[in-house]
Amino acid sequence: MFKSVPGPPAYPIIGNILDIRDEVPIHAMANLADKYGPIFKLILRGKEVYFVSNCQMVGELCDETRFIKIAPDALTKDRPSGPSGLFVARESDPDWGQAHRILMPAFGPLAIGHMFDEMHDIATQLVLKWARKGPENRIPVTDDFTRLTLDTIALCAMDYRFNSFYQDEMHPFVKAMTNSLSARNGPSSLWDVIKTLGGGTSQDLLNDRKLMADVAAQLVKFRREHPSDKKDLLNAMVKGKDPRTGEGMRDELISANMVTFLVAGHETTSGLLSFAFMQLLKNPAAHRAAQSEVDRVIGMAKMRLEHLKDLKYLNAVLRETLRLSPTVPAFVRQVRDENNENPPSIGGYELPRDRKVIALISKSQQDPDVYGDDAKEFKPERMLDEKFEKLPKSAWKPFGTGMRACIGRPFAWQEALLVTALILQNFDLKLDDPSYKPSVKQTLTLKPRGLFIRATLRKGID
Ligand code: MNH
Repeated sequence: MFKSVPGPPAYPIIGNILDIRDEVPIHAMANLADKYGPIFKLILRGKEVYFVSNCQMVGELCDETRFIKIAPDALTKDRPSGPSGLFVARESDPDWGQAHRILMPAFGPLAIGHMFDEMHDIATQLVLKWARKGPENRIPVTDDFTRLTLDTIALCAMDYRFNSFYQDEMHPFVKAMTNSLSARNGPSSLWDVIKTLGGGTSQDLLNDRKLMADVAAQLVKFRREHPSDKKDLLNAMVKGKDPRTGEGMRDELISANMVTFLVAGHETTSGLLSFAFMQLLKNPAAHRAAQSEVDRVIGMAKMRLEHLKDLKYLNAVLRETLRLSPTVPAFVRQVRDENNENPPSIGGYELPRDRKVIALISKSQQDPDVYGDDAKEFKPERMLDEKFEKLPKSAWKPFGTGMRACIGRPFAWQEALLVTALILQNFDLKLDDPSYKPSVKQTLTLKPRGLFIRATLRKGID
């Protein structure tokens, strides 16, 4: 028979909200998993929410015949009217299917390969900035990577230059996006907790979202009026026809997806790059191995697309980084209506049909049953192709899973490899504060907190 799902005692009205009241709520959830085991439940906003955190149960949750994706509340609550972008749309929404079919080829490895030169252009701006500011400059790693990833997605997706490296004031779109993301931070103060219970939305948040939608709509309009042959995501949407229906996407849906790419496409990759350098600077042997691979494969040459596939160790560094610091640390599922298990269950525990189940991958990706006693250590060697391919499928899920997996993965991967290699090729790096203790900041995604480095231009390779 079924076991009952454990969890901390809940208060009337506020339920368990205080149990996840932490500067980094995902850490509070991991601590609850340590205490209550690989499945536990909390009462949040009056409803039970289930959390699973070992590979076996996350693996079950990835079964698309039994479970369906639910977008996180933080993204779906209080949205202005209008169509949903890929990330938040429900599977049953025809807009999801249409955009998915039209955009999949545009995000394929071949199409992304064509974006190499533009990615390289923006990466060079970062290298020039670090070089000009010199070896005594304290580099705010995450800020600069955010400038880089935002400029890269805007240029590659829709031929627009934010030029973030050339201004201190961020573009109004960027400000609006940053504000609306931080407004969705987990509750941190008691006042925030109370506001969450009230369920109110500020006018500021609605205004910020409107500004983002307007900027995107103007870019779509501009492209309609000034057609080009550029192979970018905007043209894929403006010109593409759904192979199933022969129909094209309407402008409102194109704009909604433009906003989605700008938001989903930059914080996540910026976090990946920041954590990768944090790990390299905390693990000198891995840093040396990565840099000597870059010297061997690229040397002093100008980097080309063909180099990237030979950067095997760097590839493993990025995989290991996302294993220990998945910048999207969780995803949400629910029992599918078509699932006829009676009652539905996971890992021998009964699951109510209408309740959310959260896969805590920041925890399951450190499952000692799969990764051993050194699961918490940074060891890129375990992520080299031969070993990576032998891992259970559910052991590494930083890009989600199945048909709702990240459509931007090849984009993010190419960008992250290129940038990591270009930086290692050009600079010797060190921590600004050698005693820096890794620490995390959670907005919608995870990033290192307070990471500063220094970069000295390499004289040449000996
Ligand atoms: Mn991305 C979905 C992580 C880069 C656009 N992304 C997802 C999901 C995860 C994820 C996890 C699935 C969430 C869920 O199941 O609810 N994404 C990442 C990470 C990086 C990333 C860790 C970088 C590192 N993502 C990108 C980039 C883009 C992008 C770059 C766009 C240019 N992601 C998306 C979109 C979806 C998605 C769009 C939704 C896909 C769908 O459901 O159809």
